[in-house]
Amino acid sequence: PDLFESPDYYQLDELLSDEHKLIRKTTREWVKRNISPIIETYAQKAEFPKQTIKGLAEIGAFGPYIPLEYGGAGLDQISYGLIMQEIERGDSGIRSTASVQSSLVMYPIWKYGNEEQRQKYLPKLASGEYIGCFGLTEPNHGSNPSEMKSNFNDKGDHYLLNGSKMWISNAPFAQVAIVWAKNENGRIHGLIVERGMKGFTTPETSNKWSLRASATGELIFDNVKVPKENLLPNKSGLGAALSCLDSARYGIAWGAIGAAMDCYDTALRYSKERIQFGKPIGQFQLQQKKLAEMITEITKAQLLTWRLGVLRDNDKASSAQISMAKRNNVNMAINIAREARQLLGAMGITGEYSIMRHSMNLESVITYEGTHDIHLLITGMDITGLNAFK
Ligand code: TGC
Ligand code: FAD
Repeated sequence: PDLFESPDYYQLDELLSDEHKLIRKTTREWVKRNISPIIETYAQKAEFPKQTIKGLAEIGAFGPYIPLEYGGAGLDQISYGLIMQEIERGDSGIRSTASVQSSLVMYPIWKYGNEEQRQKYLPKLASGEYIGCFGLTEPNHGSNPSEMKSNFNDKGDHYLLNGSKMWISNAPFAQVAIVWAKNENGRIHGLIVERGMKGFTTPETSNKWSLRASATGELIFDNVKVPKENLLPNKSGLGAALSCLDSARYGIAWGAIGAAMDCYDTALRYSKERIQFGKPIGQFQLQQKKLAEMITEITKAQLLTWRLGVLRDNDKASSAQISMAKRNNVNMAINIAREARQLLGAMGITGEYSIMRHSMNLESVITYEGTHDIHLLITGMDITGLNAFK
């Protein structure tokens, strides 16, 4: 099945510009040609398809909204969202690589770096010459990164970095890592750590059943000498790291729609082809209920993200609004994947179809960038004014 349909039940295309539609079409065609034919093999062998890096850069997936002067694509937030949607229609792991590169590596360098750092790193990240990763989570501090133990000390002409990070996307092959660590005063800062610095290693995490086509690893810092010019100077504190997450979470809210659409398309097509009891299974009310609920949820998610994109383009979106969209849309996608899998019967568990892979991938997506529970508590805090984390 190599066709992609784009369900547009509420004529939402009328809300998009011609440029948006062109960007979506270009990305969709690229995914169809370059991801769909290979992704099952790479997921099965648990390997990131590195040959896709150049193409991802060419379609503007690395830094869609980073200004052109730094090699980014200079696009708006809806375009960024549509690119993430189409990539995740292919695979959440490939979208992860694009999310990390754009929102967790290029964004902090652009926003919190100095001009020298921007010039040095952004064009290479935009072109895919460098791949980056983002180290916030530690073995003992996931949902609660403010308690992190990674630390650096001022040694006069350099900083000495110690500690470790875990579950880091792209870590095994990234050239640069944005690492969040505490200074002597316990203040969190972002540091640009480069592969090759003595004492810095990135062991790969194996045995994942989810996001298998994305490379995940640890970042280990054993007395790593980091040049002072590698500290991001323009913002510190946990808020600096969390604001990068806002941008990535927004992209994930769109991406999850892509995964859900692919599951829905596949299930809809199968429901018309598969005959049981002398009729297509799509003629049974139980299967229609599944399909009708899928398209309803996809449509609601599309409206949520479109509106959020408009708010972001006008600098009006709050972090809590982003949390709501990430939580709702990933949950929507994981439920659709599960229903679609059942609609395909036994065929649904095979790699002949993309559904089981999406389903397993989404188990990571619902956990990373703030778990389903954490985002609910962010909404809870926003509406009650009462903080469940303190
Ligand atoms: P709290 O005291 O609430 O906040 C500390 C400071 O940060 C500010 N802030 C934010 N700023 C920008 N954007 C946000 N979303 C922000 N949320 C909070 C806040 O205003 C405060 O500023 P200031 O100036 O007063 O200091 O922090 P807390 O320690 O109580 O934690 C709050 C909580 C639980 C919401 C936060 O820690 C959290 O979001 N935890 C989840 C951790 C998480 O999402 N980790 C993700 C790791 S990266 C990843 O998963 C990448 S996967 C990539 C891929 O493959 O796609
Ligand atoms: P925990 O924080 O230990 O949570 C365990 C459970 O407890 C969850 O269900 C959680 O919702 C619940 N819980 C925690 N606190 C509360 C509370 N206050 N109230 C109620 N329930 C609570 N991190 C990075 O920094 N960079 C990356 O590139 C990155 N990539 C990742 C890739 C993959 C494939 C995966 C799976 C994770 C990745 N992560 C990355 C880590 C991810 O962000 C964390 O896994 C996530 O933040 C949750 O942390 P944890 O796994 O330690 O779970």
